[in-house]
Amino acid sequence: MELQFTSRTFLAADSSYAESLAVIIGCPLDITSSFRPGTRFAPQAIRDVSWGLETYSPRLDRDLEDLKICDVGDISLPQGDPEGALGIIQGYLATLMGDRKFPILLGGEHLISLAVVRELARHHQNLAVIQLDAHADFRQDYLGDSLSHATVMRRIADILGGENIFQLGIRSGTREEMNSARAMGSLTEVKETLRRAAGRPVYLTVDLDILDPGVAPGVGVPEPGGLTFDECLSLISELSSLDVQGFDVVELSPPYDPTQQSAMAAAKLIRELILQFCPDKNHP
Ligand SMILES: [Mn+2]
Repeated sequence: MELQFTSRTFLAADSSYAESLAVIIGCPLDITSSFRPGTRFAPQAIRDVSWGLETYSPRLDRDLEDLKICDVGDISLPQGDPEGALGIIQGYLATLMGDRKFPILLGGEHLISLAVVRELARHHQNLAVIQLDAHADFRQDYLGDSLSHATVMRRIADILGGENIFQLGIRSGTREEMNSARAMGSLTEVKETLRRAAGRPVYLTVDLDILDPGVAPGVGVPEPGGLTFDECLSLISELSSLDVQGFDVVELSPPYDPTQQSAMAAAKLIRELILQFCPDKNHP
């Protein structure tokens, strides 16, 4: 008989690195959580439940089986050294960019996006970053830390300028954060995003807490009043004309997700994002 084994990769992401156009990489960073830690367990939790999904998306009429995707596993990160961990993540990104791969990052806490943007900004002039999130993450510092899940978009603004960041779905922030984000032009709407990001290389960062806690309760900081799953997919559909060059999905906290529904929501979002944005040799 043919021996078959269950896979520990993301759904259908079982191609070799060399032949893949897209690469999934787990970044289990879990250092600065202020409320509910556990994001270090998220990449594998997402992989485990992803096999409960179909590879085919009726919404997009595309199938993961038609793509070449490699899931390389999780990076080993020093928990306790944010700058060191960011440097390691950036090093991996540099390799992926050198090999012309489409990066897909499984968080980990939201701070990982800073490492990605640091590297992508070296490769792409005119980079735009779109953030789907409940929280602005726009603090100058948080509890004395300049590197935090609560400051990540402010640090990205330091690199790119606030006018090159597009924050969508934000429903929580301090007055200072919201005023700063408004003043810098990052707090915006879909229409404006499509107008200003058109034709530019885009990095998309998705904080799972953009979803309503009824849909995805297992996140670091659940914020009441979020999107339904279908509303989130509609929002992502509206971005389909943009030149997305990579994305992350962050902030799942499996210890607060005993039913696995949040991990499942993350996995399905990732499937849809892959099928919407990843390059395909057959459909350039
Ligand atoms: Mn966030």
